[in-house]
Amino acid sequence: MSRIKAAYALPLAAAGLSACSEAVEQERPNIIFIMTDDHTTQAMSCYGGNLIETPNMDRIADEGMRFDNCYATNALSGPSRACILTGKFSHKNGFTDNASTFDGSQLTFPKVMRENGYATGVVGKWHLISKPQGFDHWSILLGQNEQGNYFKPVFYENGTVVKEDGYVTDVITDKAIEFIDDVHDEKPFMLMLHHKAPHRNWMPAPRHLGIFNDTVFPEPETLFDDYEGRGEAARSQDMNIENTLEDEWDLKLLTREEILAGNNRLHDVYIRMPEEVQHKWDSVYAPRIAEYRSGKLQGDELVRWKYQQYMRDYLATAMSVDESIGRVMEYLEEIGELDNTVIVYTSDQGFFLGEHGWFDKRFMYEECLRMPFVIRYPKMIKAGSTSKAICMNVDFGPTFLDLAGIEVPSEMQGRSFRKVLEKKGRIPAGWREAAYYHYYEYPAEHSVKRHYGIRTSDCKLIHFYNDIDQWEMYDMTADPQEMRNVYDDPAYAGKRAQMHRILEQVQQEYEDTDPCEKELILFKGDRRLFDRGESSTTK
Ligand code: SGN
Ligand code: CA
Repeated sequence: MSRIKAAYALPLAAAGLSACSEAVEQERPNIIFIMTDDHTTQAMSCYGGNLIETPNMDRIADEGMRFDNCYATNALSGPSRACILTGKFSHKNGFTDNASTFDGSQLTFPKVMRENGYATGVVGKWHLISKPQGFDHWSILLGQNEQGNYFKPVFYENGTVVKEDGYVTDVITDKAIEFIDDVHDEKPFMLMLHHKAPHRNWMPAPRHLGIFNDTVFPEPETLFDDYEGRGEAARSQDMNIENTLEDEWDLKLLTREEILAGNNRLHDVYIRMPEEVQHKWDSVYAPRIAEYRSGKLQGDELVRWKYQQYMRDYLATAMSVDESIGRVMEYLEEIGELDNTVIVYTSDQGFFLGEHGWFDKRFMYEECLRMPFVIRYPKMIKAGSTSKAICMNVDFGPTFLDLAGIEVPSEMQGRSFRKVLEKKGRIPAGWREAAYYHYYEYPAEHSVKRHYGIRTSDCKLIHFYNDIDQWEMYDMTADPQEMRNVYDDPAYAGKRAQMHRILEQVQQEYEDTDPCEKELILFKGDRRLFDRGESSTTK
């Protein structure tokens, strides 16, 4: 089925028309905005990653465009999501860290799309604490600090608590397909399909349990980084494979009997699995536990071993997300909507897969600053194209609005990159030269100090400003792994002055002119969210 949905008068500004042109009629595409939690470009074959094959993500890139310089503005779940919804940086939307509560009365891109005739929906991870606003349908994860559970996930669905059986990625995918099925005949739709996977503690779908047990993954060159040539922030983090990964939670080094005895973090997530899956789990992890307990692993060998176990679980968990994309695309094809739909795949931020000896994110270093971003819409985008345009998560909302022919509200700080899509990835004249970043969640889990900075096409400037007052600068061409801070290198004095000028301009433009002064909402541990007084139903 191919049809033009409710052709309408396109606002002149959005259509790029001069004032005397006739308003045009334009097809309004559906938009499916697929986002995962903590997936990263190193784990996508279309980005040249050598860890796993991601055929469905690759298909979006092969039949669409891959962005190579798309950056998070605050590499943490809640903050990234708030930036995306509002098109504004954290200091403007107020959601600076995961202990914040989103002010849902703000202007968001789904609200604008809904007002302009789109059916809007969100299914999966939300993580913004307050109830979603601006959606015709919402079904968001509850539990585990509102990150959701891998098995038997619980949803807060249009105001009601709904308990589901099954594996979280599959359940979210079912819900996404149901939403599309409900609305696609009536209106163009915008669906946010937001997965929990592959977030920590990396629990694969039953069908993927153990699939990498015999695989040895290549190690990143910087696995044994000693942080020489960097500042205090890299040294004082608590997110390293050697010491931070928890034996029980992350490495799953407990037998069934030990888990069931209780008093351990695995207990609650293990008992959510059906018994046959528990048995599969037991057989998959038994050799790992035996190897660990043999006492033969020490020092660097132990770090290497932990890295391998981390990769096995993380990558197996990511497989379900790739399959989910495949299912959604297949369904769209079936109902004749595939080519009428803008399909985006991204993640709330990147992630460390052993680089610098780390897991997690938060730092402005490349592996987690960079977001994957692939997009397919054959009516506009040349198949197999790539772009080096510097984009940020605050641009997503403006871009979706622009693709829908809706004028972008002037208060949004992000910019539409529609022209990049139309022009085969070329960087438009007057495009920005730097991405801006500001991370706030400290003191908190993983001990990453607050910092802000800019990333240009060839350089990065970072200021860690609390506890310590240290600047770092990296030559991204000569040193893409960010191993040598050149901030005080006289050879870079000119570059340093130039980067400071750009930083100042960018902070003026985005109105983050007092970056070190912001009152912070410190992480206070577990919080029970939402109004739980509502009736609960079990499906
Ligand atoms: C949990 C994880 C952290 C992770 C945060 C935020 N700990 O607290 O490792 O950084 O979520 O992640 S865990 O022990 O509970 O697994 S975010 O992607 O949602 O921002
Ligand atoms: Ca995340």
